Amino acid sequence: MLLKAVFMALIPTILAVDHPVTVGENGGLTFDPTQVFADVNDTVTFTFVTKNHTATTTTFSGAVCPPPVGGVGPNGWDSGFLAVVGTTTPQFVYTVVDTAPHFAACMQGAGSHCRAGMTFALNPTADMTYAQFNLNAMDS
Ligand SMILES: *[C@@H]1O[C@H](CO)[C@@H](O)[C@H](O)[C@H]1NC(C)=O
Ligand SMILES: *[C@@H]1O[C@H](CO)[C@@H](O)[C@H](O)[C@H]1NC(C)=O
Ligand SMILES: [Cu+2]
Repeated sequence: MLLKAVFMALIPTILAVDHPVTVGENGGLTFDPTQVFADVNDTVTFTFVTKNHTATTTTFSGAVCPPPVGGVGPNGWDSGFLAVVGTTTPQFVYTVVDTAPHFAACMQGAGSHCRAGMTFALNPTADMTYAQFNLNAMDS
């Protein structure tokens, strides 16, 4: 029983996983991968590898682009503008606090990157898919 209690206490720490996302690979207006499925306490690490972008939560539909400063919540996020200067590749780490779907995009260019499909989904669902969100962004 004691061993089981110790083991159960360790499980959350053991299972927390980091999900890496590359932003702006090869100079493109992209998040790679475009979607991540994560558990509470996992992290999503956005690494910005070219230009000057943000990872910011927004609405699934409607006025998707540009995402607002601070991001759309609850439990949203906003990396702020992160520019690659010289060889630095800035990172933004988001710790997952719920399993609800979250939709994010880049706010650069007054929404032009977002409308070009620079979009990302955390825990999308069958009703709220990444593909539909990306269409909504391009139409907004
Ligand atoms: C998340 O971490 C908190 C604080 O360490 C812990 O209390 C909670 O049980 C964890 N939740 C999950 C689902 O792992
Ligand atoms: C990044 O873009 C923002 C918004 O266009 C701008 O305010 C900021 O100066 C840029 N940063 C760099 C280092 O170019
Ligand atoms: Cu961008």
